[in-house]
Amino acid sequence: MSDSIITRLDASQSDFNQRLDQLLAWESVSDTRVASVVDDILHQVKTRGDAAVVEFTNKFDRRTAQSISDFVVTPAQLQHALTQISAEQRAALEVAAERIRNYHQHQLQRSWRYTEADGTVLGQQISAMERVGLYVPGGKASYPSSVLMNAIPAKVAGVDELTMVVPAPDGEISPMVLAAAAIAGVDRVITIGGAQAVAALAYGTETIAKVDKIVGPGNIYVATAKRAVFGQVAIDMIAGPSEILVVCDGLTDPDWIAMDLFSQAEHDEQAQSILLCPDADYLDKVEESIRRLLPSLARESIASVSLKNRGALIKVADMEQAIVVSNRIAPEHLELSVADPEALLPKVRHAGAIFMGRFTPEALGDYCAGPNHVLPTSGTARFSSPLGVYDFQKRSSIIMCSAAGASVLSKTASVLARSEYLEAHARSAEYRIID
Ligand code: HSO
Ligand code: ZN
Repeated sequence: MSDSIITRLDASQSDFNQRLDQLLAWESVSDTRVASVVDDILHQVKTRGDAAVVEFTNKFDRRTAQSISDFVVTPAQLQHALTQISAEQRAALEVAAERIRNYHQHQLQRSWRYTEADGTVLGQQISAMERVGLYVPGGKASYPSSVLMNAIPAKVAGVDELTMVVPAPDGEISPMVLAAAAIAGVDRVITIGGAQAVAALAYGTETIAKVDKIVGPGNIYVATAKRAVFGQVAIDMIAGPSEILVVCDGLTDPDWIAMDLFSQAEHDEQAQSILLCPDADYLDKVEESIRRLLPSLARESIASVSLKNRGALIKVADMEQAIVVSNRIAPEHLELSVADPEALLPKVRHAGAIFMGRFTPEALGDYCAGPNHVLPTSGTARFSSPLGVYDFQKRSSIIMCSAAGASVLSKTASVLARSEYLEAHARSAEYRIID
């Protein structure tokens, strides 16, 4: 195994299911030391507000702020970031933002109502959350594309105030991240991060308004803080490492498939890239492409660890079996690199995003196709969906009884209320009965 660049499996092997399970196993680390550090930070920020945020940020990010206002990015600074990036970068951000906005506009849920024969009206009213916090990691994992993917659906939903927090270690911040925030319509940017930023958003401080929901990825301190404040505020899913599953008929250029596998492997050492194909010779060709192309990657060391520990090239009997295995994995990204992806699509039950055909590499979805790149990972596509506009909207039920309608419903309600021994409920309904 030591010289193998990627695991090879065959779905006809008797121990295939166990080997697949081993490959998929991934524990989200919960560390008691981290939890106690985070608890202390949350408590300090909750009780001492801005002062604690300033102290923690000065300490962890080596800043020298006197007050929280030193961390606030002014609208002028945000606009200035647009001039610090190249015209090409700015145009790319704008094209991506426009496409993401268009796609998400299709997700807007609308209020609806219907009227019953006796005049009673029932319905559902949709409203947006008022305030949302967006966490953006600092350093290498600070992706401008993720700023667009998180911020745009919130603004399309109609969120009034979107506050972005992003740490600026040593005062350094990526102009691309700030430019993306400006283009996405983020309302306020504060250069704070870590558990202290999550706490400030969740509890509110003298200068930072408490939000209703916190979204966006972060390191283990941020994830632990988000879990801890859940209930106080809503949170999005806690993302695991990136994954890609490619189903190929053996007719796509093997170099393309190798690079598609790398596109997730280069994210981090825990990322997972798997290829399923019925043709063993084709798997050999992809393995050869991997060997040849891997050294050409700037992030070769990350991608090679990811491929070696968590990657696999799997021989399946046929496309039918490929989809069975794919549904078992419930991948974050599924590429159907085949001639007729439409024929397979109805059989796909569990996948965060489905990339159809040889000309749809996952990378296009990461940046600019339009759909969201915040997707369920680690098999959670079995029960969850991509981030979307609906994550920033909520529903209120509408009930408006006519006098005749109330009279009829009250008889049913009173019977049920009396069987629950709730006298006031019964009498409240009975007052509305017209004899
Ligand atoms: N593939 C990542 C998103 C991303 N890719 C951002 C590049 N930049 C989500 O799994
Ligand atoms: Zn990616």
